Amino acid sequence: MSDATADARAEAPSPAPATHPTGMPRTLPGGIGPARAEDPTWCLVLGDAATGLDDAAIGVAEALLCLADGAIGTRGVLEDRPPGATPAVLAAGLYQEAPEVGEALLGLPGWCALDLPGALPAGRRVLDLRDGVLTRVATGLDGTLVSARFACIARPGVTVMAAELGDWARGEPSRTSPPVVIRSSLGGGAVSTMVSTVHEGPAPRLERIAVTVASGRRLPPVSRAARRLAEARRLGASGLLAEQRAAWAARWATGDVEVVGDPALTLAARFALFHLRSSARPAAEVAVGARGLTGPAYAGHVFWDTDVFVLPALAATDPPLARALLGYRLRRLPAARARAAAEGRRGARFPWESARDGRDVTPRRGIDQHGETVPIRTGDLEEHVTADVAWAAWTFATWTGRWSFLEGPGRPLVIEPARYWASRIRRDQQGRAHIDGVIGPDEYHEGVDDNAFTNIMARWNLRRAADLADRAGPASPEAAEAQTWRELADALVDGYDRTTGRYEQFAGYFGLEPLVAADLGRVPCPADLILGPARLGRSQIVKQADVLMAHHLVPEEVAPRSLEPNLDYYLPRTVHGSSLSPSVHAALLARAGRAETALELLRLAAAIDLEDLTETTAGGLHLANLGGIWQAIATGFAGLRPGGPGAAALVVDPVLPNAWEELRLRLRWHGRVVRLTCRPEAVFVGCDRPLDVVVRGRVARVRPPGSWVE
Ligand code: IFM
Repeated sequence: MSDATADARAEAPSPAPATHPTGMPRTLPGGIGPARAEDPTWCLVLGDAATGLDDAAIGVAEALLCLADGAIGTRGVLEDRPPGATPAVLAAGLYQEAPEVGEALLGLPGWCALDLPGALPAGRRVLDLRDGVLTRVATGLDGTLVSARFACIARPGVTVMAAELGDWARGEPSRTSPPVVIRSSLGGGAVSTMVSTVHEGPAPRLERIAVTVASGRRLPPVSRAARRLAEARRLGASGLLAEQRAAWAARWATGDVEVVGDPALTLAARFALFHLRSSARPAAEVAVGARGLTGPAYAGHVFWDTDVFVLPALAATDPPLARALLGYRLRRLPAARARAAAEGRRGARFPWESARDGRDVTPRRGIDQHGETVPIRTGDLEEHVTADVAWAAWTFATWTGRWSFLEGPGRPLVIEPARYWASRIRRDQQGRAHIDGVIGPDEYHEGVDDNAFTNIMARWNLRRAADLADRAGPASPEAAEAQTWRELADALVDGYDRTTGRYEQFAGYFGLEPLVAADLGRVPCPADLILGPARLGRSQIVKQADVLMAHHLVPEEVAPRSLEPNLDYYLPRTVHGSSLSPSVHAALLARAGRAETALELLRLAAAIDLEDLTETTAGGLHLANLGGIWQAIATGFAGLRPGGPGAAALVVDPVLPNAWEELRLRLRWHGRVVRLTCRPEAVFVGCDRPLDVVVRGRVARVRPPGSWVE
């Protein structure tokens, strides 16, 4: 029996009561399958049967309850389309021309609307992360609506809804909607079709199966949508539900987090993994925007968020999804090469914001809080993304053990950025190497020289490219360049002061106005709005992890024992003005052994979307933060990283806060399925094939089904 099947059985529902305490019947609406008992570590619950939501809360709920399959995402819209709703169906990689932002994800026809006599309260909605089924019980207008819907991850593009409609069924005829064709002005497009079947009788119910096929390259044929619909109809809603439950059970069997003693954090971590894996699918490429398919913010543009924050969680739980993210970058290498060439450089320069074809689509202007037009310079200056893409390719190989990827198709993702840096770096008269005029992750300081993070990442990139050239032997095309890459890497300044153990964030940073975050108020806070960009740029206030980001991504590239002095210095200066910040600090605080402070930052990260902490969740979930939550737990608290000879062993080095009884993780490592139970005194390592581990410094070979390593 496969692990997946075993898990599906283990999670089979126990006998359900006649009616659920929450009003949900013991079967899902329309009897399409058994309802599962609600579990607070798996179920996100919003509202109660009779409550309404204000406009802001409607948008937040739409993002939180988005159902996606990596191809198509449907926000958690209410079936009765109340005012204030922003219904949206989005397709990965399908962009259209858009004013101001150049290209934006194209909105597609919705499939959830019901013809009800008016707007109901939002009611009680439950997203069950075990199987991705979203249920709603809403009472009003002299009746109760009970609905369930899901996006079929085993058949991307197919979505299902079942609803019990009572007397309202009279307004809802059975119908097959003719295919709707939507074309993008950039080429490509989508075809949507659906069939709704109303079953009359004492308990009238509706069953709907919808299909959306989409492509950013060429308009899919209508026949494809029709064929997919016919295939799905053959299984019917019940069959599709059974398939869905097995597919999600298989995912959870190889990627899960449980914090025993903290059900809210367990739910937050599972919520993160659920939406991360809903954002991609196994395919030649998937464009994962900063908000995935959960909302329109940032126009669906792809940032470093995808390479550095989203990819690690996928590489460690569902490698084909991570590979699809790299496929997106690989297919846009020609555009990255063209940009480097246009700037008189060699190699490839990846864009800060990317959409359909890999050209830079960062908006050039924005509007500030006074209504003034201000320039946006990240597209020109935030160059570290080029090294971040190389880091993503390397991380995929180290977590999956697939060095063949780096020696084969993924090779240019490391080599071409290194060539770019080699042609970008300036040597001074003393031979020191510099990178002038950039923006680091801390976007509050623009046009700075020798940003430590950028330089350290470029150095790391040059060294890894040289390693790859060495592995290929002296006859490799890069062998002659490798020596230059190493020399340049050694010559790059990084602002490290060995007397204090601190890195200067960029040349001149230590001389800026010594403000700290506490001077501005409680974090997170928008320091740009409080101080204004000019004063902010002259101050030491930091938006998000910058120097510390290097400690997080490439600890082997920073000075030994430099984590603590830099945490002590930069954390008080950081306002977490970006959602990418708290989780990275949580991870690093855990690595520094400060488990309780790390937990505070992790809770902050968990609240960003679940509590709409920055009032931006309605535009979509912050996917980088969701990836950061996984990293904080896996690489921070559990201390996972590659190690041992050839980086082939899994290092486990847990640091647990007092409130946690156990930290349990399921993940994939080098083709194995690994189950970890981390306790203060020992770690259980479960595996399906022999596995080398280094637990708290102790080297061990673990054989299936696993053993405790003390
Ligand atoms: O990529 C991030 C950046 O680091 C901070 N501003 C938002 C971007 C998209 O999430």
